[in-house]
Amino acid sequence: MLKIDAIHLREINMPLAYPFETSFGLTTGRRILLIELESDGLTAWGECVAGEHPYFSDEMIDTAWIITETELAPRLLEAELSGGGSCPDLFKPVRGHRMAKAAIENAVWDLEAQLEGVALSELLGGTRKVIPCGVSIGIQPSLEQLLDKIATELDAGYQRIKLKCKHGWDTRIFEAVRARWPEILLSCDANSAYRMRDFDHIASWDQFNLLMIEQPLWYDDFYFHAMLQKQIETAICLDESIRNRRDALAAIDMESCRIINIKVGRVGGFSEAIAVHNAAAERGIPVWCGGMLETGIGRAHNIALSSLPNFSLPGDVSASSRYWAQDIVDPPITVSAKGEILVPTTSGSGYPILKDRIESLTVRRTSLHAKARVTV
Ligand code: OSB
Ligand code: MG
Repeated sequence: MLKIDAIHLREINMPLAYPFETSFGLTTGRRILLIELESDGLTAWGECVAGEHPYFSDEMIDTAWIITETELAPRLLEAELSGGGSCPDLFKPVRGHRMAKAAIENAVWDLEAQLEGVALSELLGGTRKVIPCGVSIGIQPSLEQLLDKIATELDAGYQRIKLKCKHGWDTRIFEAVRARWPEILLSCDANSAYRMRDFDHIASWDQFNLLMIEQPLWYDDFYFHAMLQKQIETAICLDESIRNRRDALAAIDMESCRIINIKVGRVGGFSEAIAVHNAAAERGIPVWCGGMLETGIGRAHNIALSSLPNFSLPGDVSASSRYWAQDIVDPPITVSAKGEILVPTTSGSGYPILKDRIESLTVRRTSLHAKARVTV
């Protein structure tokens, strides 16, 4: 049995090494909610991937903070857990707020791994020793800058290039990239930038031999994605729409997508991420691990998740240095010249925390403690 003695919430502010632009906006720095759990002398961390604004999903750091402080943390402090797998039931009375739930649940899994002295990847059921890596490249100020950036990432060894796209930054860009690199694994991510009137426009991208088109339509849609998938050859990959295993089953059954991006924060934690992974695997649908501009804490958790067998496509899990001048874990996450990350085999997440650096980045904090326990 696992008992949590204290939960510390903190907000850190970290400037991004490079601005990141998607169809829903520009990010230059991040406000990040970190969760620290204390249990019997052990410490485990979780990262909440909610953004500063509710633009990717309906969650944001401030909603995650209040839900964690007022609903999730008190439940956790009163619970007797068998491990991370106990969290979904514990948090079930709270609807939604999956990114807030995931930050805590993932920290509990991390704690459980430390307690058992196994690698987090092993605890999750991972089998891969290395994971294949791709990069997500934001919308750039110019085509020249985009081509330079792609050249740099390919030189670094990354196995797949994903281009953020939107109206005015799509066909022309794909054409130029394909003209220079006809053979690379290339995909695009629209973050819901298109509508039904764009179906013919999207169908014209079939000529670019994209590995997938990620979330072209509404963030909460399956039906119209299924309609679009029937009209194009390129595989659709869903990100935003997939909130849980049932969504994955519905999307697969309706043929709304042929590939699924799993983000552990978006689905509410490792338990549900594993359930989505398994449901997809049983139906022959490959998955890959998405990213949310995480620090090393979230990145380490993504690496552990990516070690599960059906994560067969390169994910968006890349080196710390692509986002941060200095990460909050040491060593930072690095990618080999073959575009792979080695899955740690040491106990827990395998990436020790830089506590002093976290302290210096902290702008807000609060702590909750378990009531004194009486043993009879
Ligand atoms: O849609 O995958 C997305 C970043 C923020 C919000 C949404 C997305 C992204 C990315 C970046 O594509 C992936 C990464 O962390 O490298
Ligand atoms: Mg996406």
